[in-house]
Amino acid sequence: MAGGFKLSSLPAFFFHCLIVTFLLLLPRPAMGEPVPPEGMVYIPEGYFQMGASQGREDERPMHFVHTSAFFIGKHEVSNAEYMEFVQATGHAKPEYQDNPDFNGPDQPVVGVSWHDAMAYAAYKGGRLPTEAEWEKAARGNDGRLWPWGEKWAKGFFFYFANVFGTDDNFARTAPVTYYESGASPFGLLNVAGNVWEWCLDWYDEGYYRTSPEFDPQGPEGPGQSKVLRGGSWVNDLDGVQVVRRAHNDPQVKNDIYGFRIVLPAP
Ligand SMILES: [Ca+2]
Ligand SMILES: [Ca+2]
Repeated sequence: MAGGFKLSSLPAFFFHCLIVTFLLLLPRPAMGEPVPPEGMVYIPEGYFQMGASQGREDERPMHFVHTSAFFIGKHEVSNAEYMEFVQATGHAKPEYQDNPDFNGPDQPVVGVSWHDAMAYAAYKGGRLPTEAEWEKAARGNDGRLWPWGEKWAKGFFFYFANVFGTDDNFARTAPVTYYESGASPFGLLNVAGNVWEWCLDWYDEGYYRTSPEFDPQGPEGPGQSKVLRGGSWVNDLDGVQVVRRAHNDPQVKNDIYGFRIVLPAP
């Protein structure tokens, strides 16, 4: 029987197939996806739906935008994180650091201008997110208007975003790690509500009608005001939609503006 098939090797053969199949089915980390630094989330390159077809004038039209990959903070920058930067660099203390309503170590830093936010980001080796990066990280690619999905998907009570009033457990700012249930598809917390977040771009009401398809950076500056996104603890639930665009002078500091940062991904 030279070269013939040995019946006795059949069980071994099937066993081998079983092992190979099992190994192929094991969950594996996505090929080549970089591990984010602590407290950050990896956002892969690709398209998403930006803006809203039936939103406010400056949110229209809904359009497809492609961003490169980046890392973005899972949370808004906290007082503890910002004060570390102040102590290390001698940068001016943010306002409200003596106000017990806002100075908890886990509460988001407020009382920071756009320039302060950029200085902190540079200290960390990054920058503020562009509007496009912020919105992609906040809503994913299915066009949703709230990070968790439909407006009332989580029920009547607001335990998924910090908006106006105390039904959500907080009269002013909530800890940056609160509201896990309101996380965005990429896992970001408090993109809707808590504090408005400074973005890199100058504001232009009609920008979406002419913005580029790839990595839009906002209109050429210098302009009058910088973009803020996501709404805050003084807005209602409609005011914290991920498509809402606010803007203000980059020097302004108040108790409803904070930020999160972006780091370059390899
Ligand atoms: Ca509240
Ligand atoms: Ca926010």
